[in-house]
Amino acid sequence: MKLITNKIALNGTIEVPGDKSISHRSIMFGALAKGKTTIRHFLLAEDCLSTIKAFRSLGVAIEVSEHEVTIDGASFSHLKAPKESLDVGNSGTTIRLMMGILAGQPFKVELFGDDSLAKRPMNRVMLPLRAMGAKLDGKNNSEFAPITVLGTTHLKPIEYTMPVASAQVKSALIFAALQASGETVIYEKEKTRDHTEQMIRQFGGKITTEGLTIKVEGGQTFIGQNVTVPGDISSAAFFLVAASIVPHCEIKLINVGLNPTRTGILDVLKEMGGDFTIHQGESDVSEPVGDIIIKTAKLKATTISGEMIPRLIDELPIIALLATQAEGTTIIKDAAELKVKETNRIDAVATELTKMGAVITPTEDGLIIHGKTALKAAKVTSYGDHRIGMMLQIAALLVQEGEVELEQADAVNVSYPAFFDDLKSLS
Ligand code: SPQ
Repeated sequence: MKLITNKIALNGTIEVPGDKSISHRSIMFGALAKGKTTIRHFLLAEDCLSTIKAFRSLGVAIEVSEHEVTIDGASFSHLKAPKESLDVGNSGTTIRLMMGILAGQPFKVELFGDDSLAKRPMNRVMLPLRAMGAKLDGKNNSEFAPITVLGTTHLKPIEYTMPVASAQVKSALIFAALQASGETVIYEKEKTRDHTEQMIRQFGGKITTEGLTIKVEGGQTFIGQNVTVPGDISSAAFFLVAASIVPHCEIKLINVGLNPTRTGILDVLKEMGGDFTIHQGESDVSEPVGDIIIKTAKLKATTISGEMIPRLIDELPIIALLATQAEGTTIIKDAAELKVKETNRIDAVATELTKMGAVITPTEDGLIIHGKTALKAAKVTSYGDHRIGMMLQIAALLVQEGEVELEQADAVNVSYPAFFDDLKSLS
């Protein structure tokens, strides 16, 4: 696909699609809660549709219309054995959280996905689940999908210190803990997105968090809710960066989720000299939202590391592009997790942006980026990774001569099917 190039300004308003992480969880809690759940501003993209498909196969009635998703939920004990293996496509969130949900069910299920998902580590979820008494297996020493969950109704609570900072591992353990007899205690390595914890409370359940310690009791009952999903800050990130680096821009992003476990990109933008204001709004998802107005700015380099990383892990590809337009050397470290996403995002960012003229060195756990550099036309690929594809389109806006061709552009459908249309809507 030929990308949009040579932009001299972007102006207008965008309502970014619903948050992907919250959309997945709203289906899960809706299915596990008694009564009706309605979800507005749900993300109708491939990953979240995989979660809907999986729950329908488990016997949950879910209706999808353009404006609303409705779920007729019951409880953990009402899920039914699926007739076929569950295909979760490209979605790491679906497969890992489903492992926690299915671990406590009295039937066997096989979970599989696409080639990218088959390369992502699953042991991080399986090992603690096994310690709870769950029976799961995977390919190649249990490391990879397809995963078989044999199921048991006798999960026991554990005390677990997480070796990686991962909201998916944490959430899978919480879902298993909700089916165990007694209290499970989880110690996080670093604070990760807390949408699962927020949603337990929203659906009438109880979970306590104190610093990095999480405590959750098994055997809780949830009640169906009306959920409005905030706009996804990870999708907004592409426009935050576009507005900052393309000359003469002013973009308003409305209803963006501002949960502090996700707003690392705003802290980094501020540190780098970004020019934006936030108007805080209200939401009924126990998740803060607001409008962000952002303009072109003169940027300077920064260092991004440590506990900041989980707060912006999915934004690092687009932040790397931002850094190519900042004066000085930006260092991203402590981000080895990037290697086990939809593709190896350290290598993908370095390889593709280098083709376009950026000066980037990949490291074991991050990237070193020298700015400011002009970007030039090239033939690039998304490697089938939505975030790499969207980052390359934003990079292409700066190319003044020639064409930028993107291979596997349809990867954007995983999280933001209207991405190219929304970009075109900015005059
Ligand atoms: O769902 P998936 O494929 O893992 O999606 C990604 C993404 O870029 O959209 C990661 F590739 O987001 C993850 C995120 O990186 C979504 C997520 C969640 O909803 O809990 C948590 C993060 O992953 P992890 O491994 O750090 O827990």
